[in-house]
Amino acid sequence: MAVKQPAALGLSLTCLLSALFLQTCRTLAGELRWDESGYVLYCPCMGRFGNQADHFLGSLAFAKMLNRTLAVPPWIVYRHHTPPYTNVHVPYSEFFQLEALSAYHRVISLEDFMEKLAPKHWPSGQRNAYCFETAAHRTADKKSCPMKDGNPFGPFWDYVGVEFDKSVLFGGISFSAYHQPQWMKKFPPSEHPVLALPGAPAQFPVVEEHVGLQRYVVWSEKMVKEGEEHISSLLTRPYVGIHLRIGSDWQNACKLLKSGDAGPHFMASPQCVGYNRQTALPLTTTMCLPDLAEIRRAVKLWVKKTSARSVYIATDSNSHSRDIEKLFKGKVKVVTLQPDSAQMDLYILGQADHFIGNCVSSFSAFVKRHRDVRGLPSSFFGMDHPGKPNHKEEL
Ligand SMILES: Nc1nc2c(ncn2[C@@H]2O[C@H](COP(=O)(O)OP(=O)(O)O)[C@@H](O)[C@H]2O)c(=O)[nH]1
Ligand SMILES: *[C@@H]1O[C@H](CO)[C@@H](O)[C@H](O)[C@H]1NC(C)=O
Ligand SMILES: [Mg+2]
Repeated sequence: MAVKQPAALGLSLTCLLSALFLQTCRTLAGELRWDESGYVLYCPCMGRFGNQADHFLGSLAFAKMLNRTLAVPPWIVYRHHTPPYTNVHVPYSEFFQLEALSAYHRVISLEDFMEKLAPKHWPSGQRNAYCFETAAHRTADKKSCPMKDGNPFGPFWDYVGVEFDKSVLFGGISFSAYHQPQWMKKFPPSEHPVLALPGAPAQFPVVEEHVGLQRYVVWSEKMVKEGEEHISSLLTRPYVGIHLRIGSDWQNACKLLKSGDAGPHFMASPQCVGYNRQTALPLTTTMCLPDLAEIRRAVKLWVKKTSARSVYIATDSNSHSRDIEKLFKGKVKVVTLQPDSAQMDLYILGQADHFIGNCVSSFSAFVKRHRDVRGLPSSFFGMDHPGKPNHKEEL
């Protein structure tokens, strides 16, 4: 049963028990032990899901580097155009298995940390905020961390139920491995048990050495069940999954490329042009914003190469499903779900027999990493073989 699942491989005894005796383990979890090595808390306050996921991988690595337990934050979902017209905080485990992360490092959900550990070990009155001096200089008194200033910062810590009592500033230090000794020396867990940060202790996009941590990000059973139901009812394998990131915000972002204001490294693009700035391949406008001609070309190519019987379109805008259908004269089923939750699109793209993503998008990057760690093939619009430029004859 539970033990047979790959995700269970790295589970600690407690988690294994909790998988087997859910009820008992709720009580066990009620007596969670405090980690003397300390905790890292942060707000995933930059960007939407793709950005938050990149930041999550780096933060996980940072917590491990400092040997502190990571308090895994909820995802911030921006619901400004549909009810409830505000930010929704979705616990990590709604989408992914928290236990699967323990194969890499010690974690607790931020919600459990607050409910079960904070009242005793991190009580009100002792809640320090930690931030760069430069961040504090932007605040009214120039010495407080801007933990709750504006959206999404305020609503996030309100959701968590935290007011900060004091600020601890730092400078001349980064989140990279190079500064590990300085972090340990500056903030020993005995004096600084909880490092609560206004943003992720990580870079965007995720650095190359942390890309593989994606393997510990495993879909929750609920997502797998719903996702597989959609796949079996809507699609026929083999299917090609495509991500059309073409909405108006993206059109504006890609204009920066045209005007030459961005080099090959632009948002998530290292995933296809390469992480090394010296050797990075050129980033073309088509790779950022594929036009209909490129969408048609790439879909046709991969449908043919994989003998696909259906195409799944995920998009932030127009699905172009009619145009894509016409390419195959009714022989290939073209499906777009436009699901309420973006994660369902990510799931279905992740399971495709081939995936065509957008090189610059971190939403696509999530799918690409998920597939890479499982050995599934992917390409990008404007780049059929990641890491190699497209040649004319393939057009
Ligand atoms: N459902 C769905 N939402 C999308 C799609 N593409 C973009 N979005 C939405 O737009 C957001 C884009 O922000 P982000 O995830 O940071 O990715 P990036 O901006 O492309 O790097 C996503 O989080 C989704 O909310 C898509 O194909 N399907
Ligand atoms: C890391 O933290 C764990 C849990 O607190 C502790 O048992 C272990 O000794 C720590 N390792 C090091 C090298 O400090
Ligand atoms: Mg974004």
